[in-house]
Amino acid sequence: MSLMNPKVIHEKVEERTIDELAKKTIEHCLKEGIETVWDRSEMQEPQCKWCSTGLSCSRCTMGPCRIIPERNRVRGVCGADADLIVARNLLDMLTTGAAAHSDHGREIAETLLLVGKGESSGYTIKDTEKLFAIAEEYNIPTDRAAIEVAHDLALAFLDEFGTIKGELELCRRAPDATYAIWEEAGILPRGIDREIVEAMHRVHMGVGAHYANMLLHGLRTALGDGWGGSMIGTEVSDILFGTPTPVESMMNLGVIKEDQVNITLHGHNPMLSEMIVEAAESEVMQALAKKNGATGINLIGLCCTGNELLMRRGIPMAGNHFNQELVIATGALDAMIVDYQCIFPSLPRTASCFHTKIISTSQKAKIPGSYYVEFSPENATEAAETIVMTAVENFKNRIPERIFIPGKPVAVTAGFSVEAITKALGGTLQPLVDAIASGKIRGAVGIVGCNNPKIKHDYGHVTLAKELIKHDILCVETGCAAVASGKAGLLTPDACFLAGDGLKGICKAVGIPPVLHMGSCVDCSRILVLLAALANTLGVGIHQLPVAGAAPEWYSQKAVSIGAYFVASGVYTVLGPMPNISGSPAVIDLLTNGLEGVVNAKFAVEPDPLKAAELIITHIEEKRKALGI
Ligand code: BF8
Repeated sequence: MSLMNPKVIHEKVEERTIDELAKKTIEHCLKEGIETVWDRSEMQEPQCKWCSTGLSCSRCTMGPCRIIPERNRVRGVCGADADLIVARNLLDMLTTGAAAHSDHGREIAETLLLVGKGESSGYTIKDTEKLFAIAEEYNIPTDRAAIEVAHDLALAFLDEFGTIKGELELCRRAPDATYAIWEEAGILPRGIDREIVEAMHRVHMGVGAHYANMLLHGLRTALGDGWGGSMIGTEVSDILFGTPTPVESMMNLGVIKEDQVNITLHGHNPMLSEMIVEAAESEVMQALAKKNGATGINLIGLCCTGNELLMRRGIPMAGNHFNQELVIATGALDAMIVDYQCIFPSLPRTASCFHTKIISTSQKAKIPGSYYVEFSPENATEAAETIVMTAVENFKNRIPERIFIPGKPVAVTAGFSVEAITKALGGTLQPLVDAIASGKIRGAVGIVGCNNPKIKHDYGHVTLAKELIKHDILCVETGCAAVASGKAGLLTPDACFLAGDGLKGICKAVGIPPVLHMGSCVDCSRILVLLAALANTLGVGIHQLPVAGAAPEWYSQKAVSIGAYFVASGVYTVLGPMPNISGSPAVIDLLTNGLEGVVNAKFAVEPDPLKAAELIITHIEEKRKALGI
């Protein structure tokens, strides 16, 4: 129990989040002395100024080094100057993100291969139409059984990781003008893994020595993620688990049910979570839940796994990145099942305050203090049953007086794949293009990314989205940005009353929300496909479209890769938190000016979402003018 002054608690709550149920739960945590991400962030203050400006390097044992000009330390021991150290750190960060997305994509493609070989446990092909359509893109014969096509398509996808053809097949999806820009700039990815490996090579001491040369390779690595690893992750997930269509569900911490076994699915790869759903829905598990005193099993999504399940199954979500500890603090969570990425390593510590079991499942991401059930496509059904059973049997260990469910959930509509958007528009994107051309919709913005204690939780996402739709700009969202909008009530057709008259009219006519949930972070590749389709309909490059990207609360390496492939694809992108690059004016200038001359797009940094909206609106109007619309 905390002795913190109630006034201090109130101030902390108000400065930490705009999510109303999170506020109540943070207050509960502060009173109970349950540590959260915000507490740890405060404990880290003041953060190292060399690290936060990118001016420290600890890559080799001649160092660590810091650049401190006032003490005449202008180069590291190896001779690297501030520009190189900053660029090396940034390339490392971006490459980590590209690797994370792409490794996820590879695992899904390997699962498709097992399905093609008839060796997987419980997986099938749910979207044969998509399987055949993509197979045709790869010139794979489709006049045979789906399973045979799946086998060959899986091999073609896996080939993209280490191809020796010199280019990725999926990059051909880009408009000709965009593809030509990549060729001209020398940033066409030659293979997903190849660019990641080369980036790490360039980061080694004595290889990359020119900051701009290093960072241009970063764009190539990121393109291999967006148009490669992530796109494969999305496409194969659709083939195996179904292409999302609009679906209604609920969101926020209020989705927890007191009388049911609550199981949260947290992480990223739908391979695991889809099998958990199958297991939880089985009669055996439902009966076991009842035998243990529950009325049923309540599956709840978090972060990108949550987005995947919401999009395809309508499973409710407890929230985004910064809701992961709070959902444990409800005291009613019987198990949290995790795979990888964005999972706080301290979760077992949080769970130790309650009866909650954290169950890790990936040999890549074992977590001290968690239970471990190894999960693979070969043992999927069996592992999923073991996990669900563990959760169900934990129900009886709850401490009723510690249960704290902070309120009721809000309604959301999700599931806007490109296919679903096209269908909603009557089978073609032409009505959207016409609405943009007529000015009813001024443009579109992809709002993506995370939560970060440097920005009030959800404030950046929600404020930006509200401001943009007010100015008749359609928002398409993924990841934790989409979840922030969901909790704030923006993901329902009713939210169109917040939009300007033009966007409101279109949304009402089509029956869609003004903010479209397009999925998880790998599903930023859906945004690329949408942009390519819009640009092809207009006969222009992506860089000519009245569109922009934004990551108002980003924190992760994956978000750096996403931002970089947006910009490399021609999309002006505004970041909320400043990357750790302010120690190099040359790197800042390259990213916020110089790239315009290379890929016709650039970054901006603006933590204030209202000012970010101004930047984006100005950019969109300039693009409209250039197109003559
Ligand atoms: O991949 S938006 S906090 S959960 S990194 Fe992570 Fe960021 Fe959320 Fe999904 Ni994406």
